[in-house]
Amino acid sequence: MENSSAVKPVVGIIMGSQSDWSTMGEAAALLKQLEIPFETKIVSAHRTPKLLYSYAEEAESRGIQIIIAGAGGAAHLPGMTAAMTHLPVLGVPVQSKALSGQDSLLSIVQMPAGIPVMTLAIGVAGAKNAALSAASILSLNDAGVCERLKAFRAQQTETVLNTELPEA
Ligand code: RP5
Repeated sequence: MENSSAVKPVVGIIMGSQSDWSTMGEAAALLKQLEIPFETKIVSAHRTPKLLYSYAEEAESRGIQIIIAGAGGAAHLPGMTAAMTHLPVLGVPVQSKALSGQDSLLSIVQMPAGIPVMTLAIGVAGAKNAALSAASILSLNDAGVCERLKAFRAQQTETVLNTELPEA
């Protein structure tokens, strides 16, 4: 299990395959930027189901507060994780080759009432927004994260306001 720092991780980023890392790494990069301790791990609902069970069941007792789960295709990882923990689960539909992530999105978003997965956009935008959503949730009880999140957003606004378009 990859751990971002010596500090105990509060966010767990899990993904169905190594091939998801190019997307899910964007969530990790943003958490790092916001100084939120996280861990990363490949956990496959289909290829390592027993690991999925133990990860979901033990996450809370290890200090994890939020789980970001990314998967593509028949993307059962976020939903099955949510089925086994009451922790907030943020689902990222990874853009699949065959169906461009429409399959991932529908697999993740259509949860039955009672077991929610907060589902983000397909691909990198979803991964980045999952990290920012995790920061928003943590900022309710963490003044430091709150300040860094507000600073990130202010900087983003500043960048857009200062962006000039090229001559037509
Ligand atoms: C899913 O199947 C993974 O989340 C990944 O997006 C997709 C394809 O996995 P690989 O065949 O690239 O390992 O479980």
